[in-house]
Amino acid sequence: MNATLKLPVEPWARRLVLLEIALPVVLLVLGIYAGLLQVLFRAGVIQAAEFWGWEYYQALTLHGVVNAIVFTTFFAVAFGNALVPYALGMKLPLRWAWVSGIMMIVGTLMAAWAILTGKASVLYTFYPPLMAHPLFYLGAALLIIGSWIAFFNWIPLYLRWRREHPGEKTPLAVVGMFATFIVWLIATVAVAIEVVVLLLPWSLGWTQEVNVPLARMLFWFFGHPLVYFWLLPAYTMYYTMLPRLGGGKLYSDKVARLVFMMFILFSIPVGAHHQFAEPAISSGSKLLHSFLTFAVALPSLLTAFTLAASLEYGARQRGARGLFDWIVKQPFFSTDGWMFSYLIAGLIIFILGGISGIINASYSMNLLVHNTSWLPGHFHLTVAGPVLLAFLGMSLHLLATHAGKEIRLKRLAVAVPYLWLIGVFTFSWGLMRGGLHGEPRRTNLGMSYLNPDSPFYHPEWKLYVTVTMIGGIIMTLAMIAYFTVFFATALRSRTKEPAAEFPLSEAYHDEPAGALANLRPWVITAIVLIVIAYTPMVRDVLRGTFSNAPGYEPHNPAPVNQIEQLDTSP
Ligand code: HAS
Repeated sequence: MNATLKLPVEPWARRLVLLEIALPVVLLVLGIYAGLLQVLFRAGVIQAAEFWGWEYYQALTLHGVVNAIVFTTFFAVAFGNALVPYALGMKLPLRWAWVSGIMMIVGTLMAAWAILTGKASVLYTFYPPLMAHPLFYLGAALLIIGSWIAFFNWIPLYLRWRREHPGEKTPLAVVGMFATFIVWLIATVAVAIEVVVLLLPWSLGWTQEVNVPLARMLFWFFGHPLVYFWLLPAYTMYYTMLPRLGGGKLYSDKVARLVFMMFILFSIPVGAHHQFAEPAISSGSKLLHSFLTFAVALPSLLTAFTLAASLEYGARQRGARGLFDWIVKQPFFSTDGWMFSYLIAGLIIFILGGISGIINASYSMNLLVHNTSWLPGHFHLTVAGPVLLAFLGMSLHLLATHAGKEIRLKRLAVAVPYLWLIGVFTFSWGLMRGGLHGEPRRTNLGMSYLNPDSPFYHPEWKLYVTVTMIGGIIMTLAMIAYFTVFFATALRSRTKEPAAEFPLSEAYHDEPAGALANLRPWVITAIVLIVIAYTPMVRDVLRGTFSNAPGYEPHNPAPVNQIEQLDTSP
């Protein structure tokens, strides 16, 4: 395989990428610790008060915000700041890149202060009537606006490249990152309106109440495309790097471009599938969003087959015979192409993660699983599967290349994703089985389920929460191994010349892009679809006859003896 192209990176561009990778990894230590507390608490091993000063909802908010919002947003910006200039063979414009990074860091510190001081125990969905300190909302707004600036900073580079390369196909890595940020840009307009127009004035006391269904509709306008903002940087790695790491080439370049265009089309007009139980939204809107949700599953199904074909093709070039020999011949434990293990383990996890998403999308089946522990099972097989592992693998790669340091403990680095895979499958089995038996999600009642005197006594959940806890402990061990590799590499002295380098693959079928070359028609069609899918919903939530809500803050569970006094009579 020919050597990976190395390109020099200006010192201040390297420092920005390293800062945008290192800060979220440090915060991830907190986020993972908060996750361990969740499983120990729900299994009755610790009591809420033992959260070392953290209340249950405070720890859950920290876990969700750090892992699902901060780590992912910083990573997507850092990855784009490194990959887009590399793929275009240009230099990153530094001024606005640093303005973006500083805004994101300031916003993160504001939100972290509010959470750590117990003034924003509102979970990562910050659903009203839960109310947070104004700095939490302001911090979220800064993080998002900072990420917009990062994207806008790449556009002049791309336009100059187009002028200098007339008629050439846009590099696939740039298509992937631009699709990611186009979805993000459209989706975050809604959450910016929710935060700036509805929640911030309410939290500052300028308004006394908030239209809850409207706020939640705006959140889910953003909330589902948020998952593709997480997924598409991983898909960019799958399409542009995995085939080469697997010793082959991308089976079809055109299918990859079609997949990214389909995500631009269908990522956003699906938000009602998070609100099938929402009384304010009409069943007609829910049905339309359900159909469109099955549409947004299609690009992932195309991905499954294209990547499997790419990996099979590569293995057969290396002599694989028979029906399944190509699977066995994958470089699962190669320390040279060590990033392969992060990408393939994530894809294997995503097989079940995606199937559970399709179950969620079914209007009737959703009513069985909604708001049960099935849901965290689903999203630990998606965001904590392909997304987390791809982001961890690439973070390590960016650290090594941009700091000029060979990765230490490479065997341990390769073991991390497989240990995580075992943990997350165990963890999610417990949650999803418990969910099917009615175990709720996001409840701060701890193991009152096991207390015969408790009105929430459900001994049959003990097996499921115990298996979930075992899975969570294995996941924590995997992350301790990852942090060991990451910080041992970060703290070693330089071993090579820093440079940007990505194992970009060639394609077997490298057809002209045709109608996929121009983003504009796809973005316009997406906006038309969004207007069709959301106009009825906006009408629904604005004309609903429900009272607006005053603010509310969740706190620690009442001691068990007080729970018994809860009036649970029908
Ligand atoms: Fe989801 C709720 C439906 C994908 C994350 N989802 C959530 C929540 C999160 C989340 C965080 O319809 C909870 C939000 C909350 O807090 O309430 N989801 C879907 C559907 C998909 C989907 C249809 N979700 C994701 C992804 C996520 C994510 C991706 C994060 C990154 N989800 C829902 C619904 C709900 C929901 C409802 C609301 C439920 C409720 O009631 O609240 C689809 O995009 C899934 C398509 C994916 C596939 C899998 C393709 C398989 C691939 C791997 C192939 C393997 C290979 C390896 C090639 C069809 C690509 C081969 C192996 C070798 C060894 C060779």
